Amino acid sequence: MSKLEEVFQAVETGKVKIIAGLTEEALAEGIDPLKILNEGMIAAMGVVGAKFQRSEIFVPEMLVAAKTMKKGVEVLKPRLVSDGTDVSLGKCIIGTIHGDLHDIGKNLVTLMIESAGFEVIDLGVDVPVVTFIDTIKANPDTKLVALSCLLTTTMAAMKETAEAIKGSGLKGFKLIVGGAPVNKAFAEEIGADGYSEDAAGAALLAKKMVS
Ligand code: B1M
Repeated sequence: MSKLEEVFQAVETGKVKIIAGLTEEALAEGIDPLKILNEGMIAAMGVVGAKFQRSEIFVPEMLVAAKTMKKGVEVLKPRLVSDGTDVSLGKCIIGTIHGDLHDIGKNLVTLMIESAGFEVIDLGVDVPVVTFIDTIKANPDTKLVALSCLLTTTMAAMKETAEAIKGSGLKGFKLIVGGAPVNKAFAEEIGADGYSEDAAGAALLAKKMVS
């Protein structure tokens, strides 16, 4: 079995203890960190999701897979980010909308946007509308607000959040959205300024939004 397959299998089966070592070994073999992320870890999460849908596994197994992926991403992190610290493209406020606890994708978007040169304020998961509004008010120099959601059932909360932010009268920033159930048409419908399918695209979009 290749090292990439071993990483895939470790995430799929939630081998928290060995993922860091395997990821390091994969990097040492010269495998591209983005390949390890996309084809090893994210792809394994896809299988985990499919197994959950077929009731072959349940929430605890999904949780352990998520923990495993997070540990692996920690190892990849220094190799994924470029040093954007000398550029400041401004502040970006990010969070997973209320009712939604998924944060792996949001954390990857944070990583990429930070690396692109933004100062990121990460509000975490299950973020109430009022927290977004209050944080924008407290940071009037905010250039970007980024919303993530992973559940079809929380798309309504994303709409509510986007509309509240847009309707708040607060100005000077762009609103971008993303997450598995979201697409460009939905982003436009809820009044977002931009949509990206993945974390790398979100960083490019973020830069474009402020240029
Ligand atoms: Co949940 N879960 N989950 N889950 N979970 C999904 C999303 C699901 C698709 C699984 C399935 O059934 N196939 C399904 C949703 C179905 C639907 O809505 N139609 C589901 C469900 C049903 C649930 C619960 C309701 C289960 C239950 O309790 N019965 C529950 C809901 C809890 C809640 O949020 N209120 C639940 C709970 C959980 C855990 C807590 C156990 C855990 C999350 C742990 C964590 O995040 N810390 C979990 C997990 C791990 C998953 C799966 C397996 C993996 C998610 C993930 O991290 N993927 C997921 C199945 C799947 O995704 N295939 C599933 C990897 C990650 C890198 O991808 O987050 O999509 P993703 O991010 C991508 C893009 O979406 C994009 O960039 C990233 C890649 O570069 N992106 C953005 C994300 N945000 C962006 C923002 C942007 C731009 C791009 O701009 C701002």
